[in-house]
Amino acid sequence: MERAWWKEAVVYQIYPRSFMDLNGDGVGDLNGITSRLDYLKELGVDVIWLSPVYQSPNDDNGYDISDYQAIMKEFGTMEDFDRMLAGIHERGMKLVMDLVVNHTSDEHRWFVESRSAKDNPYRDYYIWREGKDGKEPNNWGSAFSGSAWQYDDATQMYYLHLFSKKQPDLNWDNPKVRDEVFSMMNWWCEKGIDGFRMDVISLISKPEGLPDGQMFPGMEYSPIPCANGPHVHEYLREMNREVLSKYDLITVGECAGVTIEEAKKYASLDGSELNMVFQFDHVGIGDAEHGKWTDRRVDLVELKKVLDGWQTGLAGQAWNSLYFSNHDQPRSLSRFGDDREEYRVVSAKMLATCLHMMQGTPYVYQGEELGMTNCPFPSIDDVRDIESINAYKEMTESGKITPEDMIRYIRLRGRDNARTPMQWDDGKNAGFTEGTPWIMVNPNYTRINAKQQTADPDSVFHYYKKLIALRKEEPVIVYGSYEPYQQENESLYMYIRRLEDAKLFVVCNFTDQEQTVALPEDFAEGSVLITNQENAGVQHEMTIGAYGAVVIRR
Ligand code: TEU
Ligand code: CA
Repeated sequence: MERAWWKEAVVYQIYPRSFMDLNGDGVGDLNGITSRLDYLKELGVDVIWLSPVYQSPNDDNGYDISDYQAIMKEFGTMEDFDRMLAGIHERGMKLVMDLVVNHTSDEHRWFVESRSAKDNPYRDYYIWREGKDGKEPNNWGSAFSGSAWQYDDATQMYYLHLFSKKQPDLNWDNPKVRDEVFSMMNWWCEKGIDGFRMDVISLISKPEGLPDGQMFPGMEYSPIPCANGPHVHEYLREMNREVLSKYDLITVGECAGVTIEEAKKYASLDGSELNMVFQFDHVGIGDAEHGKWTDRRVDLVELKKVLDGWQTGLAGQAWNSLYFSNHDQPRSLSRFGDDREEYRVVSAKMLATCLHMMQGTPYVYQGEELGMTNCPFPSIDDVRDIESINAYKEMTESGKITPEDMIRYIRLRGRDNARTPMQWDDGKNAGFTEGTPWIMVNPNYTRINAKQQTADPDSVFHYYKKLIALRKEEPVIVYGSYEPYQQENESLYMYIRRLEDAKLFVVCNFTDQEQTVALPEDFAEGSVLITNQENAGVQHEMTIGAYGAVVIRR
């Protein structure tokens, strides 16, 4: 397989609002990030993916952009940005920006113009439709509750917003929109950034005629039927020609609704579109009639079928991203592992082993390397995320879910679990801010923080550091084939990697009970490459302790 730096890289995602606040206003900022770059260098990551830092009214914490070429005032200035970028490059790391171009903020000048008059030159930068029989133009629902259409008095028409009312969708069928986006992207590339993470890029091409979507029992609106639309690959190939192919970038498309077949186009190894995609099949396991608002746990066999499917499905044709965590997901340790204190460290290391030994580019979300956990939000008043706040209102007012159950589901699956302040030390506000944090600090910061873990060689932090270093030392981890092993085993996640004469056997125990497994015969002479177990040896009959992980190299 052709080698490439972005296949060998490990990416670290920063959610700037919650990473480090240097000016004491309780909100993270760019100078705060710059002050913590040595920590990231020590961890050994190669690329930093920065969630949006552009000018925004923060209806969706920066995913509603009002000026793509200005820095959000709360985060600092363009000079602060340039200083941070220089600091990243000086340390041999790269910067990926978050490209949010399925929609803008309703405060973007394009939308202010577009909504002002039907004949405004910017009118067709967005998607306007007449109502139908006094109602919205179709039955599409917003991802943030309610209709995906907002009636606008100024011109007595509706505009489309797949997300919040303050996030009107851009009309990608308009070549002027595509040209505006591509010139903005080139502007950032000329500043020296090294790639893009593309927000909901699978949704940019809407189905012809905007037909009604499929309805489901108990739902007032149809789930968004825009994934993998008619022109999405045409537009991405155009983006590749106009921007991406001119620079040495890493690109990842966030592709809600993507299938393995579609991913072979988005992430084709022929370089015609993007390097890789974020798929959602594994993080959606257990979703029920009200989507993610459920307390269902993840079934291991189902998880294996999903991830093994992506590993074998893309092999040799497209490249995988590898993630369990990000700013939209609950903490992976709580979701896929076991955050009870007696198992927290061992299970965090096990999850990391399971993910980082696969084929693809791994993404570490801020705090994941510390084994940070979900947060026990006392009430809905402590929740900040528009998705959770709108869902709480919708579900409790309709009687679909009781307030008690809804706050329990938010504690399990809400996005704010990943957005509580990064836990730097056991001092005031976990060392995140001298001010009042915009969102509560997880009370367990006194036990779980970077200061304590960078000093402890047996910490989750140092385990991630070892995994990241191994990816540089062992080509089989990056370029080896992937072979599921005993997929029906309900307790152990096992797989085999092979590259020329090197091979790995990976076994991860997803339970709090000791398990045994017979070692595949051609590993009997192997040695332990990495493990979270005390004195794990190589025996024909392997005993794996609670949440144990062992990687045998041959
Ligand atoms: O997320 C898109 C997306 O699919 C989210 O709706 C996510 O899957 C869901 O919230 C999980 O419950 C992107 C950004 O990552 C997210 O932060 C933004 O809110 C959203 O797009 C709109 O920009
Ligand atoms: Ca600040």
